[in-house]
Amino acid sequence: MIDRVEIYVKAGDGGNGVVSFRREKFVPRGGPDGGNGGHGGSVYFMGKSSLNTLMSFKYKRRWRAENGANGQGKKKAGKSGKDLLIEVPLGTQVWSKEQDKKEVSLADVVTEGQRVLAVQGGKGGFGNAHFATSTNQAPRTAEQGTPGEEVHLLLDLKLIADVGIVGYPNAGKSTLLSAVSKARPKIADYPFTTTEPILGVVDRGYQSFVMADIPGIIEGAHEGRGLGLDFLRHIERTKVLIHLIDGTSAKPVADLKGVEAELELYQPLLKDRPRMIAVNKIDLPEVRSLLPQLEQEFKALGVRVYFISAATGEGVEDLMKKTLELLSRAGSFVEKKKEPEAEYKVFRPQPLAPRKGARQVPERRKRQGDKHGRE
Ligand SMILES: Nc1nc2c(ncn2[C@@H]2O[C@H](COP(=O)(O)OP(=O)(O)OP(=O)(O)O)[C@@H](O)[C@H]2O)c(=O)[nH]1
Ligand SMILES: [Mg+2]
Repeated sequence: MIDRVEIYVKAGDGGNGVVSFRREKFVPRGGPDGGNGGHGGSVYFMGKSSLNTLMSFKYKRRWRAENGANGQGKKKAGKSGKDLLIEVPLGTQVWSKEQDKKEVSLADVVTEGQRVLAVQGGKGGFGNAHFATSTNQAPRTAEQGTPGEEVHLLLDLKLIADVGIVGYPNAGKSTLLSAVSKARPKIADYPFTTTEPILGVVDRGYQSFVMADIPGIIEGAHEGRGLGLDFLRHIERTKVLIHLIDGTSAKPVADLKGVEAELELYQPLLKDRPRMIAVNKIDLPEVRSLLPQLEQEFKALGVRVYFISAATGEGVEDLMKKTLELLSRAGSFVEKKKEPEAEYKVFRPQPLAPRKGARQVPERRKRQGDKHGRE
């Protein structure tokens, strides 16, 4: 999965203004008529919920907006360059790559249609017609356009899911996601079937949440074993975790501890994330016969455990109900940022300043009651 890329973006340069004079028969000294240059296009990032990876950046690393055109004679202004809108998946963080390699966070794209200005286009230069004054009626100067900004950026995708399913390979994580959502992740009885996080929307009446099926974790994953732990970046922003345990495992309690230890090694903060613990595959007789014993073992650890079968759906509804309850209580880990404000300047008509010498209208006198407060 492509979830971290470095790209280069460049806004369009402003077009140059020109020096030109009107030349026409019977119009002596036609005067300056050099037009202004057009503005360069800016580059924006825009949130798009249908995207799930930064794949579109794999082969295209350089992005440019259009330059503004130069001005022309007859006071013709150059055309402004078009803005470039780059679509990115929700959860994309934009970092600037400074020269000293320090990364500075610039923006976090979290909502559909959210626009973030990456680089501003250059300004078009004025043509000589602009500089004509009563004392300089034939100016021979024109401005050059300013160059568009350019910058190296790092895009870092951390998918936004409310709930993340974690556990050893083969525990049935993908089966659970496909049982409760329309997502159709690959399911098979060998480990590491899922190689990248898959999102699904769980709809429960008026409430819904996004759940992520995360690839299996094994012991030593923090040292790169198995698929490593890089994909865990995608659960950093979840509010609740569902820790799924394979009921057919020889030692389910040890499995729980093993995965928890890896999670903590990856990110100590994950330890405090609210979570549901569920033992899967209770439809199998060998698992069902172990339930009383398992219940005791988990109870001794002080862990509340749910027993489910993702395949038959037994206990799944209850698990989802409890997950929803936990979600509504859990604080948000994703700071939903407001739409950036300073993107478009909104010009509003201001009240006219009173003319010089005009009679000042006194501010309406505040109504005052008598000493008893009556009006
Ligand atoms: N009997 C039974 N089998 C199940 C159940 N849930 C999953 N399985 C089977 O367990 C195997 C693994 O299921 P997956 O959903 O692919 O497991 P996973 O946790 O996503 O595995 P990875 O993607 O490899 O980490 C498949 O053969 C499933 O059919 C269950 O509730 N009961
Ligand atoms: Mg899977």
